[in-house]
Amino acid sequence: MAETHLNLIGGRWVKARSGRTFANHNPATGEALGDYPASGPEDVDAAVAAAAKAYPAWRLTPAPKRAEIVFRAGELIRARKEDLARAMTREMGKILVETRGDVQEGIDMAYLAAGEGRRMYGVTTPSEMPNKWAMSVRAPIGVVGVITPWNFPFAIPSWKLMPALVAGNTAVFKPAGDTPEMAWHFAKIFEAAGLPAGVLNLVFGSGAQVGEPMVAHPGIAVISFTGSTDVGLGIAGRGGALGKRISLEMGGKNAIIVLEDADLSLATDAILWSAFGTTGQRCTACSRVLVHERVHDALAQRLAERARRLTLGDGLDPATEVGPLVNAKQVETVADYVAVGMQEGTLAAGGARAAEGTLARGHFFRPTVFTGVKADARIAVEEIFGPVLALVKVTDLEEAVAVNNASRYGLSSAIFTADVHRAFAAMRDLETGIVYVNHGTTGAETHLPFGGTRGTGNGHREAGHTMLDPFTEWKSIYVDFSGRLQRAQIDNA
Ligand code: UN1
Repeated sequence: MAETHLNLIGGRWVKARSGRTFANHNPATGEALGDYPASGPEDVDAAVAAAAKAYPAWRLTPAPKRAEIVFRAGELIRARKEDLARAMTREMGKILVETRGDVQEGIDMAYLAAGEGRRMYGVTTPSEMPNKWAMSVRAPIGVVGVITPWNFPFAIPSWKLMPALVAGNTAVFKPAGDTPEMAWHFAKIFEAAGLPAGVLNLVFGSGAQVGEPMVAHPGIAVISFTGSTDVGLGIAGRGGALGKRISLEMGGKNAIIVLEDADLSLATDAILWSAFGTTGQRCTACSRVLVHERVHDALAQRLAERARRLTLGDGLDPATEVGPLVNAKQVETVADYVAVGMQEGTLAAGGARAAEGTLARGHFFRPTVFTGVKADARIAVEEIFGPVLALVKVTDLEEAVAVNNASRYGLSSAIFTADVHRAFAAMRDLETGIVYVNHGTTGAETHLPFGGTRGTGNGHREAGHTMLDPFTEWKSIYVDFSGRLQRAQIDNA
């Protein structure tokens, strides 16, 4: 029988106050994976109260000690990497090599964030006055709210919660409804690593019943959200009006530029991996190729042939190259966009659901390639979040950069070329938070800032040397040891 899981509030595993639950399913097989609390605003209240109660002691725990707990969590994740990867494949469908990567990103982030516990550098600087000391230090903010998606159910909570905790905040964590199990493992691991009660509180449930009450809650000072642009902008509006800090990671429409001198074989490998890895369900997925007109047909042919040969199936099967979409609704969305694409380009591969044999039990869609698509076509402009790739012809680098930069989104971009001059021009001119040269659009490493421009974000970056920024306030401190009144800007002018 499927297990019933609980929320974690103030160190206790508890039901939703309403007693209601929701079911979790394997998107490849339909198998039931357990029930989780369908929480509501009253559970959010309890979680915020628990986080607020834990905050004073956690804030005063030395940062290196806070970080040691995060490091221990990293060790526990490492020891359980394979189990966690298998659980993730069962829960959200992506293939095992990718779920191992997702868990590894959590391990990398734990070690990186733990190191910050012994740095957390501030700045000392001279005062303009004699016998006066000046410095600025990072201070925690209080209770942070973390709302995460299902596509990277271990890595993304790690980017957010690990730095937030090392910095001395306490947290309320609401994971996506499609991936509650990974969040449950995450919280269990931190409990086993010795995190004090109330420092991390886990509340399962929907955006409307849990996410919105978090955004509206006066006890939560920061919301860190990853998800769709429309939801994120709504959170920014409502949370921003309450004076909260809102850190957003949202949609993408990531382009790979292929110039006429590119290594087409390498570009083909990279495009396939970026477009169809994670079944296209990455914020960083490549969904448009801006290809020089001279190599459009050759590249299209290679991509279509290879896309047709990709093996679909349960991600636990080592032969599978592309897993299912996360749920039935996502299949509908992809099918709707493919219908639009039929009017906007030439179908070169895929274009339909896959339901033969055991695939009928899951949410499968064939890797799809459209060629000859116009730069402003809907499938070349809107985020699809599925295995659909549009090839758009361009005449030179300048046009490719202009098309890339006209997007509503700005997460990642890539260029394939052998010309160092054009590579550097692209690095300078592509207006995305991440730029790759001779590499696809996915595969960011945790020790570099992650995030995007325009509709992808609102100026924040996660992980990297910027990891503490969303979760700390700068405090400037002046110590006057002159023993007399010294007026800045006046007595020294
Ligand atoms: C996401 O899709 O939200 O760069 C995160 C990448 C991964 C992270 C993706 N390291 O594709």
